[in-house]
Amino acid sequence: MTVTETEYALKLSQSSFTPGTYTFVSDNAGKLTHALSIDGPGVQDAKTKNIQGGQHATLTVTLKKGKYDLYCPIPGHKQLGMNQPIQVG
Ligand SMILES: [Cu+2]
Repeated sequence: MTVTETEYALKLSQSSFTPGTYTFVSDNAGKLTHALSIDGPGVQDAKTKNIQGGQHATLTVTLKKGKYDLYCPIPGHKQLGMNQPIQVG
């Protein structure tokens, strides 16, 4: 499961999810520093370290049925479009 990050968007390698444990590989294909944060049922403020342009980081979370929000936690980036809700189950 890959999340490609650029200024200012997130692109997911898959769009449908069933409950289970996932490792998100957050690939910063942009020039600025980004990170990946996930919030939803049973997952609060899970996030990667800050990722420099051209680098990647991983984040392993267990997703239950419900709605989760994937976003970049760098101030202002979520509002600029680095935000992608997903539905699990
Ligand atoms: Cu960002």
